[in-house]
Amino acid sequence: MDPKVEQFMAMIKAKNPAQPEFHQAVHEVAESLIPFIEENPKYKHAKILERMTEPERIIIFRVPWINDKGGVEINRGFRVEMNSAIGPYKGGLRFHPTVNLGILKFLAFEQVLKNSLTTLPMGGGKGGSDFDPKGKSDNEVMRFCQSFMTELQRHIGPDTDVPAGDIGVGGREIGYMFGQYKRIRNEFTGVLTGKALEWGGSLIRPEATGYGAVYFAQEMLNTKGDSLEGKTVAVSGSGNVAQFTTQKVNELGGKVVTLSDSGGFIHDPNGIDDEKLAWVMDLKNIRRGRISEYAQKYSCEYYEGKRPWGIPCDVAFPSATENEVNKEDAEVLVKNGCKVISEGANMPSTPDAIEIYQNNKLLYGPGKAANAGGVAVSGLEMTQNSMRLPWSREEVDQRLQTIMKNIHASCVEFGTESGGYINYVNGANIGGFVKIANAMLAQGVV
Ligand code: NDP
Ligand code: 2IT
Repeated sequence: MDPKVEQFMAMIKAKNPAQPEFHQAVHEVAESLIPFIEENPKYKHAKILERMTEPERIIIFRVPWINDKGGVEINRGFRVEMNSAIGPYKGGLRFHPTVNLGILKFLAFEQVLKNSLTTLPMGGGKGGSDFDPKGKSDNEVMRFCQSFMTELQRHIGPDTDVPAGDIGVGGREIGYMFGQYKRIRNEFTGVLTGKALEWGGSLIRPEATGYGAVYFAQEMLNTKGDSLEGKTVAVSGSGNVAQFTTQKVNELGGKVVTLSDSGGFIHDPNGIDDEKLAWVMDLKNIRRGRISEYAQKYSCEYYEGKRPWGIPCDVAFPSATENEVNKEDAEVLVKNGCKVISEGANMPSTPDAIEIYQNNKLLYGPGKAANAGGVAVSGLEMTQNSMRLPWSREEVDQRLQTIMKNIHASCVEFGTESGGYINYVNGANIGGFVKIANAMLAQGVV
């Protein structure tokens, strides 16, 4: 390891004990940025990277609520306000039992660079709770969301901090939280994104992360004169990102053969076509069932407790959660001929999996570039809220495509190696960093 990176990481680990995901995210970025900062000493003297890894503010709070049996439940709520150099804090809320401060700091740190890459004026943040929505009634979810927002509302606002969805937070939860914010503050504003169309949402926001990850894969394939047409595709997850990734792959002539959830994965060699996808959307978004039911309905294999990476594919879209592709998975993907990885999820690949992709010269789009379409359309939702005018589907989709193309171009600009290989990790890290670093220099030591 570069001794400067090692020294920096020793400081990060000492200051942030027991936060392995945060260390992992910072380490990946430090490996790209420290050599770049050495060549650009103005960033070094102003300690930009040291400041960027220290959140501007963290809010941690109690979230008490009453379950359907009348019992009192207590969860922990968080908001990590990481960086506001280029705009209000912006980033999702995650409701999942694994949520803790280290996970949210990793997500907030990634978000800062991701949001910068979109070219829109958004700083970075992330929040959530260890609340588990699984098995809860609609009323329980509503009471939880109301209690969560009762505290969070005093810390956020349309020009301060604008949360959105992530794992376990979709349209239903955004609705309950928006209702409570409006009631307490007596303001109808664009304080959350991912709202429904009737009350300030944007067309294409639900689709945006998945669509964007597919547009990014198309851009990467384009550099080789190739496309998604006729490609066999493995997708993990079966939530928001996985669903709309599948929809766009189908539209572009690829064939998605896997989906998963925390129970296991299904393999449908005939492809998950639009009709089957509509059934999955009903299963996951309305009936809130398990992906194993797909195997019964469409008579295909279900692999309990397994991840889909052993199924031969040309293109993989990890779209469930962090560290879901490890070294062994990456080796199997490469052995089976996979050529493209476009990350819908945040940090789904472990560092040694990334090493395998890069040693084998795969087209590898890291999450902060490939999944930036979601927050990009959140940014467009904020624009429409400010204008008090909605844009058409075509207008938003066109802007999303342009943004994903520009992110790709930025990765090419900052990540192309002397042999011609595009190192999208370096490209995204440096491309995202420069704008924030220059803003921080201009704004002084704050
Ligand atoms: P959803 O809650 O809609 O879906 C999450 C999916 O991933 C579910 O299928 C879930 O299975 C599975 N999953 C979650 N945690 C685990 C786990 N620990 N192990 C195995 N499977 C798991 O979330 P999204 O689709 O919104 O988010 C998916 C990923 O995309 C996350 O990494 C998120 O941070 C990232 N992302 C999301 C964006 C958005 O706009 N929503 C934007 C950019 C990135 P189960 O139902 O069994 O829990
Ligand atoms: O990880 C992400 O980029 C998101 N969950 C979306 C954030 C947003 O503000 O739309």
